[in-house]
Amino acid sequence: MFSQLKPLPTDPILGLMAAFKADTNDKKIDLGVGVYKDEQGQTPVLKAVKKAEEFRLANETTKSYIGLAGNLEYCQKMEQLLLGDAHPALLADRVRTAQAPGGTGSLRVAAEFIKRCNEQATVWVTTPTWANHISLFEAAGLNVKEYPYYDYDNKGLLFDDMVNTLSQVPAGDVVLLHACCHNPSGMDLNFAQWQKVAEIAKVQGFTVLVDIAYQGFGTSLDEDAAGLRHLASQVDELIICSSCSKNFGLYRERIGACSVISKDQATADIANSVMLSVVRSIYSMPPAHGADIVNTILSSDELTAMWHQELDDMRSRINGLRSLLKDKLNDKCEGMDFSFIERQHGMFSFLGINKEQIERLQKEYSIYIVGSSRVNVAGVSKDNIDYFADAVAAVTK
Ligand code: PLP
Ligand code: TYF
Repeated sequence: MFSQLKPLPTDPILGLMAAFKADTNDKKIDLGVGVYKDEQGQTPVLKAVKKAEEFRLANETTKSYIGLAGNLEYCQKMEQLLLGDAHPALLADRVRTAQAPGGTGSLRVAAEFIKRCNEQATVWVTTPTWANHISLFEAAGLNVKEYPYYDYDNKGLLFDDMVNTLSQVPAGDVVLLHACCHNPSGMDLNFAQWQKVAEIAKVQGFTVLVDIAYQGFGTSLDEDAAGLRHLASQVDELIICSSCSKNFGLYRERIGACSVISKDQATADIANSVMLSVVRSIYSMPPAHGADIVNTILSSDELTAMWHQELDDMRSRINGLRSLLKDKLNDKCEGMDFSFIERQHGMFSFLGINKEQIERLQKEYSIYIVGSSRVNVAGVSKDNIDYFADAVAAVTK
């Protein structure tokens, strides 16, 4: 039966990773995949993570099965990280969390959970969104529709259009929001806009799913979750898909969580039983390593302080590069305005250049960016920024 299969294209972002690896030009720059890089172009293991791993090696007592929801202490720590220690939803015992294999695993759990709630549900995503969102929800058998979000012309938000569309989304559908550091545009809602979305959600009765994959990469751990926390204080139901890939640098350990907030404790218990049944049907139980690291860090004041410092360093580097990139590009690219780069958050922005220019960057300069013109700002360094800005100036002349 395999001979009937037709080949499928690989993920374009992951494809770029392979093309970059194979490139022998020593000036090559990878601004493709969304992985944080330091000034040396490396993605090192965080010191707090190394310490936690040492602790785990010395203290782990069993490899026996972990249970459907994974590490329960980790789940509780994640709820507090996402919502803050004293969030009303936590105090009312309305939140249930399952550890999941990465943010992607948490999204798949959420997709299957949504399907159990309403097989006919449509999931509404931003135009544009992380490409995996659409394929993941469709693969789970859900309808996907888009709502206006990024304003390509003005490099901002199409907030009025977004409000108009969301005001027609019915109860039974799900609206996916990026908590912060929107992938791929870097353009986030401000707090007043989160308040407006919360109002619409209450009036319309749709369920919101917040995808939070970059907490701490935008402004701070708390501010990046402020919109999510507000929303969670306003609505009866919410799904949160979180990832520790970026903020703990744990990418390949595959660690994230799916949290479901329900209208009361009894409904939360039922929702939890359904979520855990979903987990059992896909992968039975999550892997232990990543959760153990995060839990060890968040259980220790010393390791938490170390992690906060490392996260602050990553964020400062990204934000410093945003300013520098804006200055260099504005300086070298006559008649173009890149000031939007400084207004956006997280690792990504659209340069706003066309396909042919993107291809020339790759072919002539070995500079790899995603076909939508999304750049990973963290791939720039003080050593390569002039080469990069000169190349952009050359292809846009
Ligand atoms: N959600 C968004 C918006 C992302 O950008 C990513 C990217 O990695 C994910 C989810 C998935 O993260 P993970 O690598 O933890 O699966
Ligand atoms: O958008 C990105 O670059 C990151 C990493 O299938 C990523 O979110 C990209 C594609 C993919 C998995 C992760």
